[in-house]
Amino acid sequence: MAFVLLFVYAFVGATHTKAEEGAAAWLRYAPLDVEAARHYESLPAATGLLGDGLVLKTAQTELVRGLKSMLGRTLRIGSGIPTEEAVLIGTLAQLRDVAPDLKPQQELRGDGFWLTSAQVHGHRCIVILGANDRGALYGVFTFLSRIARHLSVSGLNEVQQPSAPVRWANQWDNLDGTIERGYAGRSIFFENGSVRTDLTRVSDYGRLLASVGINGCTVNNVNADLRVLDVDFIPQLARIAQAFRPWGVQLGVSVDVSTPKTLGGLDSFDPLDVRVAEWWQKKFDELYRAIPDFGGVVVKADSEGRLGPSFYGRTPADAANVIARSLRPHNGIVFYRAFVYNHHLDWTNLKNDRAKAAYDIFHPLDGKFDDNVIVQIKYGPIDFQVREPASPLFGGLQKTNSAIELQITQEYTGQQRHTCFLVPTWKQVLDFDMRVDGRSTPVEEIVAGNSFHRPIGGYVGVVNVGLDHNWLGNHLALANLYGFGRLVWNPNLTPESIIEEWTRMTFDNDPLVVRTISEIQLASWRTYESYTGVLGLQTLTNILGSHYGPGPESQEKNGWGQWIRADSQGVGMDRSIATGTGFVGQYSNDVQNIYEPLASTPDALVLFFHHVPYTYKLHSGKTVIQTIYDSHYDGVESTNRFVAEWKSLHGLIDGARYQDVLAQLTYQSGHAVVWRDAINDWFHRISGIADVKGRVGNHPDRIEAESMLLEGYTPMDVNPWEGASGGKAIQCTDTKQPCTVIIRFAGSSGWYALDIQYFDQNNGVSKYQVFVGNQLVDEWIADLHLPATEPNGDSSTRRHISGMALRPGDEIRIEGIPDAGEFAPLDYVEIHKMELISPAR
Ligand code: GCW
Repeated sequence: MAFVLLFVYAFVGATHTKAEEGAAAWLRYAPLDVEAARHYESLPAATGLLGDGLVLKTAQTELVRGLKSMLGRTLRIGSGIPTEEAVLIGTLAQLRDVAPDLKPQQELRGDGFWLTSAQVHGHRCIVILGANDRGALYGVFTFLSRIARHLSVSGLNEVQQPSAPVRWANQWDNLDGTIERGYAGRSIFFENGSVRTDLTRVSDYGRLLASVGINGCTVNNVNADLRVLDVDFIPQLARIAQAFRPWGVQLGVSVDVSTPKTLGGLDSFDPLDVRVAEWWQKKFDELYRAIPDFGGVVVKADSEGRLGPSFYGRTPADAANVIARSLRPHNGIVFYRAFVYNHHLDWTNLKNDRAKAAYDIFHPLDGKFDDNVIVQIKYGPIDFQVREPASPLFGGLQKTNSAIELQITQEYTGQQRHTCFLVPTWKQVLDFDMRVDGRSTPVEEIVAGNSFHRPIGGYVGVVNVGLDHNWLGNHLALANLYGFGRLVWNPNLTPESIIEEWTRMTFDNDPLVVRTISEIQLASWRTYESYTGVLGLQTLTNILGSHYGPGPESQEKNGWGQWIRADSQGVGMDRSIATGTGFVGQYSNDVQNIYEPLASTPDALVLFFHHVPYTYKLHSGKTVIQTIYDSHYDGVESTNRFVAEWKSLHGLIDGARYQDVLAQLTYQSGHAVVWRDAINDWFHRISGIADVKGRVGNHPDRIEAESMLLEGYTPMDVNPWEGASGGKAIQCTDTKQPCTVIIRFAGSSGWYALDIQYFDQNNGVSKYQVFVGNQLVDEWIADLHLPATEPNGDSSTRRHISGMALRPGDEIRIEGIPDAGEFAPLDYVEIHKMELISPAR
């Protein structure tokens, strides 16, 4: 019976009819087909454990689980000296007792591991050895990953070492269960001010993190709630630590520097006040009694309205050190964020520059931070934009530990509704050579501690997984979490190899699947950039609100300092030393030589560093303005290709995930048009320069809703205007009855596709119905929960209806049924002639 069941399961897995929700992510351990499984026939039937640590036990359980799922074999579990052929798991120190002569060619450090085959006490064994227990767990995950990717595991002799000791995740979860900049549901940690009762997802998350070598996680928002250190809360945190512990993931929390006063009842939080120091010491002694392996804290201070040491005229070093000294006896660390800047900058002063803030504040403090402090630096000088140069602060701290902060949650890169695989951009930043003192000092070597001989340092990724089944709300977005772990483990890996690994494990080993998904992912960041922020303009989103849809105007004329300085003549921030803000001067001479002269600045960052006329010719030979126009059109084309490429995978991956991703990519291709038109229209208006290809502002297939025959609908101005075609939409504010628009089709007979641009707000679920004559041809509801309560560039959404037979004179009628605050708004309809090649899926 068991055999039959197993067989059925394998069969079902192989034909991809099993519905998958994505919860298993890349740890699906899909059953291998008979052919692929044959390569593993000679695997031992047993596994032995050389030690008895908690994490080691996890490693063995994981090995058994993975092999059972992939090969349908349950290994016999044992421990101590092997008495039969076995997969041995342990640490190097433990192996020494059993097989003193067996040693890797290289020394094992940190969380490193060694996979090898050897005779141990006369038995042929596969040996998975860690420098510590965690390393052994990572070795098991690597071993299983090889099988999942159908790679050989015989004759292995492989040593892997992490590039840096610190590889942490940050979550921005609030204690009420919401997540700041989280796009995948509510918190897996908190609900209603407390830690959740059921922490199953936390332990599953720990497993995902461990599988890619992430060894620490702070769980609450850097905009920290003071209660996190409350005496009642600490035992709750201890439960989270317990869920992470088997996976070797250390718990951390974000703390607010004002806690000694606001929670502790002191009359001050001055870091130099001895009572404040004592308060922190007592607090952390208490915390470590509950969580002896607590990892450390992250601090956001003097930033975006939060209190900080400047309140007492003290420095970030003073604030970091007082906390660090109370953690030191327990081996804890402080991550002090360099994201400190004035968000009330005077925009009229052309010398002001937010990009300079981190270096200006932290560079003078180099050498003043204790050894268990890490300055945590966002990868670029602004804020997780689609493209930025590497922060000059990496080169500005030589006597201070540093870590690079990357963002997996796609705050400025499409919020997981747009596919944007970020490993290529991270890789560029990590590989960037800061050329400190004229020698090679790439960012990855600096944060690893190698360039300046620092004891600790590394990587932090802001993840923000939520309760959604697939963790990040979009199956393809999980590649960013996987990729973060893999890249920071080994920055020499290429985006191509990372995405290939991920695709094989997450979807399938079929070459077409691997090639297609890899291509989409590898093209996705440049595609997203091409319609949201080319030439170093940063993401031209609404920075005052959602950070999602287009909102170029919001960059300008306010205190936030994300200015692009666009006027009728030109665009870009002059950050040069000679005529600009002087930001370029924060880099080493060699890097200044790249960014100071306009002529040597790469096109991709030219407007980040220089203000140029729209007619300035780039290295590509094209003008700035035409590059802006063209790249937005290219970007949309590319998103259309993603949809077509994805469709080629029909039947090759499970139906549920196929449909989910198809819907997401289809939505993205519609929203890319919203972006394209908004940004192009905006630059067209401000520059007054026409698109040489005549596309911008000219849409022959488009019929504006406000120009249609309206029954009940009324026109409205959309704000900002570029969020709707022609700056206007229509709404059905009479909520008692549906409203209608009518189009009389004037083209020739044939097959057509209709693109209906409507607005999907989050304050109602409107319904739309489309009729040709009296025939209902399509209907849908607007419930995508986009981040907007108004019709605008955030909520603008496309409904694509293909394969419509139309004849001249046909009446196309759209009926909108409003709901609550959402008045079934519409922007326009496009009617495109189409070639019918195959039925639309
Ligand atoms: O980009 C900004 C985000 C804030 C965030 C802040 C930070 C947690 O918009 O939501 O706050 O960065 O990194 O501190």
